[in-house]
Amino acid sequence: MRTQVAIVGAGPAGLLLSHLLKRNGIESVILENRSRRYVVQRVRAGLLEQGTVDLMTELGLADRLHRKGLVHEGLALRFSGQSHRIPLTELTGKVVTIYGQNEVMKDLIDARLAAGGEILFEAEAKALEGRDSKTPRVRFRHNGRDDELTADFIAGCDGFHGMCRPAIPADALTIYDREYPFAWLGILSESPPISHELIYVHHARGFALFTMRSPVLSRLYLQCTPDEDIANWPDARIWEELHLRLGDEGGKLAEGKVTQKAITPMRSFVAAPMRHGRLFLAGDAAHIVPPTGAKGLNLAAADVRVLAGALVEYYRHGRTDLLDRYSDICLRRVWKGQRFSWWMTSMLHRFEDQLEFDRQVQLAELDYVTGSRAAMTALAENYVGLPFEEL
Ligand code: RFL
Ligand code: PHB
Repeated sequence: MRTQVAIVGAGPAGLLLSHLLKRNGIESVILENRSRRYVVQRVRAGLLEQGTVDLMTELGLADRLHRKGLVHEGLALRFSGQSHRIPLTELTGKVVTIYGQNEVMKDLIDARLAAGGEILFEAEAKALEGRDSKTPRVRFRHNGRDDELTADFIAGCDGFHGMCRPAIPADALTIYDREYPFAWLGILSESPPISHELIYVHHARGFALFTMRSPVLSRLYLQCTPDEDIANWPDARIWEELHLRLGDEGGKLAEGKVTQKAITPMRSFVAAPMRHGRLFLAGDAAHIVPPTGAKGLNLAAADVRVLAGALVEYYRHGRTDLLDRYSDICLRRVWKGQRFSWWMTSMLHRFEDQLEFDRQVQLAELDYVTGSRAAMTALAENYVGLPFEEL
């Protein structure tokens, strides 16, 4: 098989890239090792920055998103038993939208296939060859057969556990890695949201987050230990902990049927540069953030926006300078996303070996952030998404 851009991974990064390329007349083929059903059912992110929504709108992929997405103009930070609203829109003029990543995936896949795009599901990329040549190749296995996809470029959009980043020689990459001593236990509950806006909670027992997916579906997260056995968290214990941390004395939080339960470890990770020869890494394949800042999917979208722009200039005008700057352009935004996610995480979580002094500093920081318009604005402009870099 031959195409112009071989894309490994049908996550948000790979799918958005294929749409951006198609719009500019550039062909691509996506290899995805999971089934279509698995990919559209995976429960993950939920919060889209305005720039990500705008990108999907420009691509004509946002009809359902505009109909079903929940537009938010603020969020709450809760600590010492009190909630404090950050008026995101008043401070920045922008909104954020709650729309499940699985819904984004469904919209991107349906539209890509309807337009005749090629996505090979259950096609596992096994090896990359000729990365430094003009005809790089992906060897993959599909329907029990070994096959090869030859392209001008390879986009490694295969997530944190993919094979593209490890295919780069270790001495060509610098890895920045930080693991946190806690994880998030996340549930989906068939219960109406207790508040129209998200609530991020700093509590002596640990962090909690109240968010949602629809008017009848709540999404809730609790800080837990990274090696936690999910069997130790029967629903009753989860609800008890949620009522406590959310300060839900009046019992507003309805205990709905729990339809999904999973533990996510927390990590900050960057691999630089995001390019090796004709292989370009994008999204979680190159960097991950703890979910406290809701940046992962949004950073993936920002990467492929830059990559598509650079590839379009290459095919239209033979320009290679943007491809050469791809990694630097992306990493500027990535590091700001890292800083913000690390900061939100550090301010809101309970650290096991924390001194009482450290806890008082966290509370002072929360008090400052919710009391100073300047500090609130700094949080808000990062949360709704910093402006995209001009290419
Ligand atoms: P993905 O989504 O992991 O997609 C990679 C795809 O590559 C496939 N793959 C392969 N295919 C072929 N051959 C191989 N050898 C392959 N190896 C892997 C995989 O099957 C997969 O389909 O990466 P991508 O596209 O970079 O997208 C990144 C986002 O998915 C991720 O950053 C977000 O989910 C992170 N995240 C959040 N991001 C936000 O922007 N806002 C949020 O509110 C938010 N909340 C979250 C989150 C992630 C969470 N978890 C579970 C990690 C909340 C949680 C709990
Ligand atoms: C979500 O809705 O799943 C969500 C929202 C905000 C975050 C993380 C997750 O910071």
